Amino acid sequence: MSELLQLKDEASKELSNAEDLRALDDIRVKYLGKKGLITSQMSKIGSLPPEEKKEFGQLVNSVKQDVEAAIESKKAELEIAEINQRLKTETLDVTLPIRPQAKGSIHPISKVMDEISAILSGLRFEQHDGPNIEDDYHNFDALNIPENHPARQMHDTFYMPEQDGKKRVLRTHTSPVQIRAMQGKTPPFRIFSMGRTYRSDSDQTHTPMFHQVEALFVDKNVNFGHLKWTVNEFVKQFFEEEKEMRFRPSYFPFTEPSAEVDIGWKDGKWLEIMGCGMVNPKVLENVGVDPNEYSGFAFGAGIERMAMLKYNIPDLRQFFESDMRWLQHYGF
Ligand code: 2NM
Repeated sequence: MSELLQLKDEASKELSNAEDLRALDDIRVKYLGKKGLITSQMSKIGSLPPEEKKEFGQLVNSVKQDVEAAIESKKAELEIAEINQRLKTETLDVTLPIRPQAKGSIHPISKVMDEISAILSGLRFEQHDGPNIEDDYHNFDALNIPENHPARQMHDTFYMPEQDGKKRVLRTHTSPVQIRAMQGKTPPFRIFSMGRTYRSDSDQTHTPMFHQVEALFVDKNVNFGHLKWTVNEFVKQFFEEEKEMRFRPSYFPFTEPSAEVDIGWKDGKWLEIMGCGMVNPKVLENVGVDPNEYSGFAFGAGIERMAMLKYNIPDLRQFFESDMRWLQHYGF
């Protein structure tokens, strides 16, 4: 019994010396933990002779309750002391200016796509989208690029696993979107498609993923003059000034005749900026449009090239490296 009262005295002495919550918890474990000094006194009760059990039991329980209460009140005291200490030492000046934050910017590709959207929408073309993973038919066959046509090899296609017996590819151009937009519908069509395209090609002037925009107009009596006017208007609005233009005969399987468009640049030099042509009658037939009743024109350009020309970006390779310095410099 005197041993118990001694334990209580020692615990209370140690508690008054405890300087922080950690020291307090050490004391709790020492006296009240599983193998604590008071806990082991309690386990003695069972082995005592019956006449001593009651008195010892009552005392050990009251010692336990007293020590528990003393720990609780010390805990509250230490917690308040800790808060007061923090309030004294941790000052926060809410009048300080904010630290400079790295701000995000609009990527030049996004900027140019927004500009082109606005121009083509203004000319009453409607934007259409399609899947980036295309099937053989929409990416090639419907566009008059048959199996052994050299243009298929030209396109450096990324092939995907077949699905439902269908050959699938990452679209090599945005033209399959036009096919999907025309299938089963009746002209007039005045649409454009814009977005990511993919070719297995990577060097100074090619990235395996790049962006294209393409516009298509199909109606009765559409001729090459309509194409020239529209391309001229598009180029003028994009570069925000009238440009000299030159249509150079070329070849695409999906247009006939076809041409490359050059614009007058600096020092009397010409720069190629897009391809165009009158939609090949075979393409119209493939989507169920009668080429004797309807004709159309299409033109297409690379977004990266347009961005480089308009915003003086000398090198293609940094476009998709996510270098913060490049993004800060060329972003908007
Ligand atoms: C170009 C150049 C020339 C084109 C053709 C078609 C379609 F679907 F009507 F056949 N869409 N886009 C086309 C024509 C695209 O990009 C350089």
